[in-house]
Amino acid sequence: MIEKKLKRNANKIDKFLINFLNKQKKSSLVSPMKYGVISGGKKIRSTIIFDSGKIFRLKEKKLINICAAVECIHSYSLIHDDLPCMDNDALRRGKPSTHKKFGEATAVLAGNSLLTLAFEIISDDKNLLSNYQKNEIIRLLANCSGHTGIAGGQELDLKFENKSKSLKQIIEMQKNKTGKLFNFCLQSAAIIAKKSKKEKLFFGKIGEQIGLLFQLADDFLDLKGSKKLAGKPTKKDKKKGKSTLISIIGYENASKYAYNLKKKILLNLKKHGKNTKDLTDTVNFILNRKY
Ligand code: GRG
Repeated sequence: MIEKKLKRNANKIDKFLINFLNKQKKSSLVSPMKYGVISGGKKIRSTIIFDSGKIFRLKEKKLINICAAVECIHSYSLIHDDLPCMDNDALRRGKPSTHKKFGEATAVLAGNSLLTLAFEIISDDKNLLSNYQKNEIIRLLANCSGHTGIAGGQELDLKFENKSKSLKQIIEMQKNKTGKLFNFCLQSAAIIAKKSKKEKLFFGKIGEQIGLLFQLADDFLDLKGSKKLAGKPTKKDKKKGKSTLISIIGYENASKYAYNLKKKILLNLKKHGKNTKDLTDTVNFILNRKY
């Protein structure tokens, strides 16, 4: 059921991105950019934006630019994450990673171009939001992606390799590396729904917790998952000396931590009352996912 929903949403975002890129001037980076962002990946961040939109009864046409922008940032982070100077992975989404297919320099530039494309997509005239909302969303996305978000988290992830770190330090790093983009997904829907500052922060916090849960599930996949289903190498965290919850408290305790985190997220969502079923289903999928 949820798998079908993910596929349906992924197709919508792919169509949007193809259309958007087709309207732009052609360049030789379009092909590696498309390779990195279209026809691959779960596009679960977009589904979470649509699910959050349901809570506020928002129409999908008001959300689609935000979804496409998030997927550009996410794919950019994966392209760069796979580079030899980062996690050095040759396989992504069941295909050679972008630098393996197009070369390192092109992969760096395609990643950078996806980053800037995200902001073009949000500020586009055809995006139905007000300029005020676009500005607030651009500011939030930049904040969640840069040194206070994904990039900052990635820096710590690399620095923490083969170091002894506390539970608190690892959770903080994972909340930035992975959680901040999920924070953006929920908070941007609250911005579009014109919610109060308090509510926007409340939803952002839930997003960050969902992101942490997503990262924990990713760590479980690395330990126990199948390379074929995940479409990327598994069993590499231990070899690389990655600091994860599993590395410091063990698999059993990390599983308990994740289960309790999921309970906390669902309880918080319940507090918000109606229309949270879709997001609840997606959160349940996250912890059990095999890909
Ligand atoms: C500033 C955006 C930006 C990037 C530069 C390289 C880097 C800094 C950050 C990497 C962050 C990273 C790889 C986090 C891991 C998040 C994660 C669990 C990714 C897997 O996401 P899925 O499963 O992937 O949604 P698919 O393939 O389904 O899209």
